[in-house]
Amino acid sequence: TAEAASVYAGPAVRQLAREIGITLGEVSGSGPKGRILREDLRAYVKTRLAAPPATALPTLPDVDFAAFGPIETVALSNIQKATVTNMSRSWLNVPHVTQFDHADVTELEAFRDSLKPEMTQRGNKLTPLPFLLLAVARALREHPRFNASLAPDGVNLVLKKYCHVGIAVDTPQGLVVPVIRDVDRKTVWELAAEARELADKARNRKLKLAEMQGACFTISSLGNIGGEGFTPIVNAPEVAILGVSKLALRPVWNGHEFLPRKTLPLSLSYDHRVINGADAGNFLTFLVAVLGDLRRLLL
Ligand code: CAO
Repeated sequence: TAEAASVYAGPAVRQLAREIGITLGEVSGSGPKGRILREDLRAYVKTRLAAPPATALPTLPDVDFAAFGPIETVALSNIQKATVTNMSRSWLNVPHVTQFDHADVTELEAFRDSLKPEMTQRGNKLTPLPFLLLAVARALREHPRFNASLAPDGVNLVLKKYCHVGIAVDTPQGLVVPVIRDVDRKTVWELAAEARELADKARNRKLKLAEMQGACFTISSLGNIGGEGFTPIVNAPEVAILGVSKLALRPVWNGHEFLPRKTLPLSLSYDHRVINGADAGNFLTFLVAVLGDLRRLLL
């Protein structure tokens, strides 16, 4: 170009600049009369590589906490290190929105209560979780966009014809998400047993890699711990996650009076690139309806 022609550099340097894709006009020469040398190209490339791109996120400042009081530094476990990467990756790549609702689980709880003798007989405890798994499987079938992942090309959606659901399990080593396969083809008893088996394996560090792969959707239950609601982070490349908070007796208006009902707070976080607010509203409303009346699972 005319600009390159006005630059003072020898043919070998020009050739190298062309090969690498450097605009010579941007390089300052350190040779006699400002002649650009090979070293100048090298220095230019080094500076450009070291400089963060204009769009890079500002990094957190390095703080010397010891300057403010006593501290102790402990190493993160491998699981905690993986969590640092996974959470940052999801949070930075997925535009999150969270939708909240309460399911009236008074009937479900009465049903669960009525099954207590059978639980003892079978040696298999039913918490609300296996019912949630089944309800989620049905909601995924009714709303296939939730059982999908954005293809890496960004212009296709991969719809999954299987239904594997991850459950977040808190362990002393950190958060792990074992996956229950084919949730839609299992009974509540089977789901309860499998959830417990996987959670035990997770706590005893016995989970195999394959048992943590392939989830279509995740349930994160903080129910037995407490809280009114939280905004779970989507476990990308899944497109949605259900947060479950503490079941409690709450006053519900029936049009005439407040009735004490057992309600379960639910929060659905979703990837807004794939799912619209209306889709999420429909998904959560469906889930609330199923949990409110389990007969809907028959429909
Ligand atoms: N509200 C009130 N009580 C609840 C509840 C809810 N939403 N969900 C469960 N419970 C009750 C159960 O019925 C059970 O009661 P009983 O002991 O009286 O029968 C008790 O809480 C303990 O349940 P559990 O934790 O043993 O079983 P679970 O099926 O509910 O959960 C699992 C299994 C693996 C999710 C759980 O053990 C766990 O690890 N919880 C922590 C989850 C977590 O850290 N999530 C990560 C969030 S960050 O993404």
